[in-house]
Amino acid sequence: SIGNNDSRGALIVLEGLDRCGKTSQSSRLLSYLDSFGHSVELLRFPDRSTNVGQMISAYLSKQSHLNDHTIHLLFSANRWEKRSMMETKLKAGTTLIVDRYSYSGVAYSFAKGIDIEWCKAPEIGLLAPDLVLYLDIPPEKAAERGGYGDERYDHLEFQKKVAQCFQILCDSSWKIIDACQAMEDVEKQLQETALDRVITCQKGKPLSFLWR
Ligand code: 2DT
Repeated sequence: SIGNNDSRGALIVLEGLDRCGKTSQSSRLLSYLDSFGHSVELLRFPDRSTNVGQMISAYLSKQSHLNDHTIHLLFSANRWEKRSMMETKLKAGTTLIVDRYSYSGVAYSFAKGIDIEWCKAPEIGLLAPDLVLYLDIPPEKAAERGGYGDERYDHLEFQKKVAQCFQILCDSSWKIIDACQAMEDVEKQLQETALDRVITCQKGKPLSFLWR
């Protein structure tokens, strides 16, 4: 802390298609910020550990069926159940690195054909990220990485629609990073932008809310 009462942690979200490298980059970014002595924690959505999260997990692994609107609201509820914990941590000065957030929520449901405004509505009032790091990769390239598995959204055509929606949602809080680069180069770009944003929030940037 720099002695400012409004000093807080930053809410940093990583987004992108399946296999864009979000998960490995999230933990690398954690170590980086940690090495500067910042208080920092990793979260991911869906958080499969809660009751709601277990319903989502069963759906994703095709052990259960839910209609598209219902699962959309469960993903949103899964963020709402973490909201106050997130606000408390941010206000206590902890930076949160979040692997997927409301943008995935909207993009994956939009890709199923649900109206985008309907998709955004349940996200209204959640904490807005201070920074969205978007790991940009062509869907075809992502498909080549390790091959698709058996979860719900592992299809090229579907991923193309998801990518389209991310493009629509992109605004000035987003930093687009070419995820086809070497892992170390991606990592470096994330570091610079994230550190800069952590310092801005330390100086007292107010929290804001979706969708601003
Ligand atoms: P992981 O493989 O990253 O755990 O994601 N998804 C995710 C949604 O459809 N809506 C959401 O709100 C979120 C957070 C993306 C599991 C899958 O769930 C999708 C991939």
